[in-house]
Amino acid sequence: MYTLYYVPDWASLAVRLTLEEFEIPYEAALIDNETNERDSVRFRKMSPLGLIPAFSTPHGDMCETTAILLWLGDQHPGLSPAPSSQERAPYLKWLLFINNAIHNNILSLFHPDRVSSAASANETMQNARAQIQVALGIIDSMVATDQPSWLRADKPTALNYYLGLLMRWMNGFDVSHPAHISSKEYPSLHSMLHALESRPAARKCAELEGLGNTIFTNPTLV
Ligand SMILES: N[C@@H](CCC(=O)N[C@@H](CS)C(=O)NCC(=O)O)C(=O)O
Repeated sequence: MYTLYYVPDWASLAVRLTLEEFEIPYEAALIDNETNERDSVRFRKMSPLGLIPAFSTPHGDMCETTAILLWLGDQHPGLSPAPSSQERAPYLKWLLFINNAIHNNILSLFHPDRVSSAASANETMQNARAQIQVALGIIDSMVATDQPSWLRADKPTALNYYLGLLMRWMNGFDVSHPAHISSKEYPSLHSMLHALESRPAARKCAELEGLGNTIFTNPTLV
């Protein structure tokens, strides 16, 4: 049995959505962010920087969302393109692209204080935002042109949910906030998210973590 260590609406949600989509049994362990639970020796052994998610498996403990999603794909055929399939190379390329060009920039967008002084925080956010917009535009065009089999809402992979969660967060900020990036600006991705949010896995996670009905396209952040 797996254990997913989570905080509602944090990066653990990408793993939870994937586990629910593929009906993989797991236990969910809520981490209390109000206490210093993420600083405990036990948690830091799983996730050295104290970041969510952490994930316990029979093969050992893991952290890093992308690593967990890739590992789950290797254990559970159908969750992502198999290593021998023709879709594997593009799947890996775009999964890592999303991690590097979107998720990592989101960290600067949401926490500019961690990578710059207070005086340059606004510039840091604007730069991160611009880089995310470029990356989203590239993915949107790729989806419109290639229609990849691994990013369809009617047959999702872990990648749909990872991208969906990242776009959820940015959709959820008020339009006046620099971290707001509307998915409507990316029509292929927006329609994928729109279809994705009515799937049973999305509905169930919405209920479990209190996320509302339109969890990707019109979210209320927790
Ligand atoms: N590179 C990590 C980033 C995970 C991450 O930043 N998680 C956030 C929640 S969404 C976190 O734990 N933040 C707490 C903190 O930064 O102290 C991954 O992909 O899993």
